[in-house]
Amino acid sequence: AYRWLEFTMADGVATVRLNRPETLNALTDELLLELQDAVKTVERRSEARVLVLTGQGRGFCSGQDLKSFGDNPTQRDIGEHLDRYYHPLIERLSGLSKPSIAMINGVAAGAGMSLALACDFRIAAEEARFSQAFVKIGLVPDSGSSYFLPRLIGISRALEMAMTGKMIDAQTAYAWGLVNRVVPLAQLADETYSWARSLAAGPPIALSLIKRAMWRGSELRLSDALAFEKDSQIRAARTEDHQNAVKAFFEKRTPEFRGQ
Ligand code: T3D
Repeated sequence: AYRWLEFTMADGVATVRLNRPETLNALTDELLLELQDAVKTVERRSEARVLVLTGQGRGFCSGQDLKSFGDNPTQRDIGEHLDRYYHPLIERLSGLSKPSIAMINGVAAGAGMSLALACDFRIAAEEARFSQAFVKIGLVPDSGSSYFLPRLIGISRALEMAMTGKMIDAQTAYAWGLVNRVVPLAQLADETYSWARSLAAGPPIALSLIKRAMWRGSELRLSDALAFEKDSQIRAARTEDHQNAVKAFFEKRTPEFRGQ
């Protein structure tokens, strides 16, 4: 059982809900370790086919808990802190072999925004806001923001957000390609879970291969990307899920994907 987050599972969808609403879910060391553990659990448990990451209360996540900086922040070993608390989390989340959705219920700032960026999809409530808040306290984007943000919205807008720290609203985030959908808060959970359940009904092995190939593809030369695609396709084609789905197509029924 976790203290600073809620972990629930239903219909193949694991939900991780940050639960420090009074600070808009600011990240403490304890919470970050619990998050690492929760993502590891989602990776390990075969009945978890999709991850939904969200926040309790009016915020998604306000980033590093600034109270834990103490009286003399310059004395902290921030490199060690990033290595131990943030980097394993971001690598596990981004490297998760299953689809992940950030269900962004409210403000996402600093490393809280980085968490949303490390997911595969982002669905935002109309009330959601986004800030690369680091610069406002004289820091630089961390926890993967410098990697994910320019890839999602282009270098110019990424620099604008990173250098100004300005808050952008959900509609702007949608126009910039930062989020996949914007919905009224009242519909956020319904929209997210209907999407999550349809991903959970998809072919798990193919989904995992797709995720890796898309990220690899953006870093490879065409000939290498074609070779990587081929290897993935060979693995996908060998699955029972593939054989059964082709059969289901001709029998005009919906295939049931089992991850085999
Ligand atoms: O350590 C390392 O390894 C380095 C890692 C750094 C990564 C980072 O994430 S650096 C960036 C840290 N985050 C921030 O700088 C954002 C700080 N928060 C804000 O700027 C604002 O709270 C928001 C823009 C996110 C939201 O504003 P608003 O007006 O909606 O809410 P609020 O009134 O500011 O916040 C509500 C409460 O949450 C408030 O407490 P109170 O007054 O009700 O007792 C506020 O202090 C608290 N809170 C918000 N963010 C944090 C926080 N408490 C601790 N840490 C926070 N990050």
